Amino acid sequence: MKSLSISWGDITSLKVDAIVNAANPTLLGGGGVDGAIHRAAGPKLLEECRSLNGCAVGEAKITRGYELPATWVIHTVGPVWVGGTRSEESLLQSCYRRCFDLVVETNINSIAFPAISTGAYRYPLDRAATVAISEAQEFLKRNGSGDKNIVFVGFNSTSIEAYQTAAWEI
Ligand code: AR6
Repeated sequence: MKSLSISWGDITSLKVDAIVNAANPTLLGGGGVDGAIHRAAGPKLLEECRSLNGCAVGEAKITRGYELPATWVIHTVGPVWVGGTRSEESLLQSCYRRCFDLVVETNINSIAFPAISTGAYRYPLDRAATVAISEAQEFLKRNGSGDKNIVFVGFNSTSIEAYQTAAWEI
């Protein structure tokens, strides 16, 4: 079965095959969802991240989830929003596409995404939600009959509404 859903709450509590981390290029942790994931996964996550030599904006790398209920963490680095003048939209699209490439390579069936770039990196939530939902729909179309469940996690009512509006409008 394929599904795309919107869920409210803390991504670190989800028992899915993979959760996505909105990381920074060092992959060595930070605030926001990145901090929450590292706290919940424990120190072995940081140890594995140190071996990855960072990650470019728009790219993604995978690690184990350690003490998380999720088996895997896919770390991606979203763009910092600079008014839409620095290819932010194509970089954010690339984040989702690279995550979906890893989903295929690693045989992941269920994946949960936070709203990448919409916190510290200030990407407008409505635009980011449109990118997220349309990339997921494209992936589900391309992926044929495979079993894939994609969850978008909103951390507050504004992000839930942004996903709902985007899903309605696409
Ligand atoms: N579960 C789900 N969503 C969350 C959680 C959580 N536990 N915590 C925050 N969010 P941000 P960015 C939402 O700032 O904008 C870090 O320091 C939050 O409400 O975490 O990509 C990194 O190291 C927002 O909608 O990520 C980088 O330096 C969304 O997650 C930088 O922040 C993303 O907010 C990355 O900034």
